[in-house]
Amino acid sequence: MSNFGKLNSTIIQSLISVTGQDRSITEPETLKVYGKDHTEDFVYLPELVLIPENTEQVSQIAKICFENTIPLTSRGAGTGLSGACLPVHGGVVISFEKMNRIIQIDDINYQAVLEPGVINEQLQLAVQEKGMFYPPDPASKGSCTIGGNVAHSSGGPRCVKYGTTRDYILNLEMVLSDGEVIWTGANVLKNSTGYNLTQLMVGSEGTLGIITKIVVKLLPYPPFRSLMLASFASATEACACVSSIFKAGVQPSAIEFMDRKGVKLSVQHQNISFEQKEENAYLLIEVDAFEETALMPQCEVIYNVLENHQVLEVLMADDSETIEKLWKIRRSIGEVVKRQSIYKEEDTVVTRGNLPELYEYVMQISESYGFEAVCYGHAGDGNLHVNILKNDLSEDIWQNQLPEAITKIFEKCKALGGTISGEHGIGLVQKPYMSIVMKEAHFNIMKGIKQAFDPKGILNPGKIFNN
Ligand code: 2HG
Ligand code: ZN
Repeated sequence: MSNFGKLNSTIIQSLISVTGQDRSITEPETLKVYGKDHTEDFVYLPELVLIPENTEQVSQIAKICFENTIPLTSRGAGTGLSGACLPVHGGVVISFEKMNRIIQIDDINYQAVLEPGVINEQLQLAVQEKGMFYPPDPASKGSCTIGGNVAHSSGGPRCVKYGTTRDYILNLEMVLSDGEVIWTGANVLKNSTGYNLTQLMVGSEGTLGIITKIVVKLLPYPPFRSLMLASFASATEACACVSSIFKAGVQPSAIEFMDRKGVKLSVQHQNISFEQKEENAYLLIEVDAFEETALMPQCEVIYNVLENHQVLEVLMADDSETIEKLWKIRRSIGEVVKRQSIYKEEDTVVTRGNLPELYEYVMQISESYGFEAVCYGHAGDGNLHVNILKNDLSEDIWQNQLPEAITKIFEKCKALGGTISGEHGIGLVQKPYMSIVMKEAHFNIMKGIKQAFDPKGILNPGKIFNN
């Protein structure tokens, strides 16, 4: 039984008066858009969507929701994969689609100040023009927002060398559940001043506060890069090759695993010309450098390692068209699998050296439970995306037997030194599996933190754990 207040017409009118009629949505068909994200086929209708244009408006909205105990869920672009922005208790959704300004790019301190609705790729291109680099590059970089990236500490291919979103967040302006506005830290590279509230907010999926400004750290942009595609008869061998490459002393800027099925679906659904022969898996490997001469030595070391792992063929992508095509194949796998069938997305992560054993185990589970799995992901991080396709599985198997299979896969991740999400977060869908990697003491601590930040439990209720 929820102890939330009723969003009656009086409260709705006071909320709409904050943003104005043209920045509020009550029409059912449009509300539906804000009740979905990229997670399976879930829909949870919000009762009201508000599109604020500044922090003050967000603060006023929070104050009204706090006073009336109305659920309040933040939303970026809705590209999430764990249901984290779905308003499962109805109430109000705050969409940051109009708070999307790059406020400042500071090329003295290598920082940028952003509103949460800035699109990831928009930031990357804006800073690249000034010779700077914002590395975190989720597959959805063309549509996902930096605010959503912070909510999940999103990753992407280049994180293997440069780190995830978490490593680039210096300071956050946030609205607390009662409408109070604070900055969590300071715009400095080093900060040891009390608990790190900035890092606590990163990955908290909108359950602790509402982010209204983000200060990110930037790096110098490495202008030169080479890309190679290695094909393998054995997917397990491809996985085993990953840690050998690092052991050989090379630090790729990306090293992505793709299985045969994932590539086949991607090229088919996008009409990309790409011939598949007898290979069963691929590694897409990128190296980058500040001098062009530094590329080939890295590629030569990698090539030798590939040869020791029975590679079938190595394609050096030296023209922009091929480079673009190969990344398009990789970056679209998740999206094309969704077109093929409803799927459950498991964002498994283990230590890099355990990737072969994890992959083998997923294949065994897929075999014994009779489901089709497409596997791909950030091999260098030990982060394997396992997309389990519903296809024509019965509802009973899909709803009842599959959780058992997923539990086994996550238990294996834990046994291999890993956990149940590398980058997509827990949100709604992974909540049931949290007890595989967390015990009572963990939940009690997290509930205490939630209570301190959100005493009425109105911020994105029903996510990560049951409070
Ligand atoms: C990727 O690495 C994304 O491609 C997953 O993190 C995308 O499963 C998806 O939809
Ligand atoms: Zn990913």
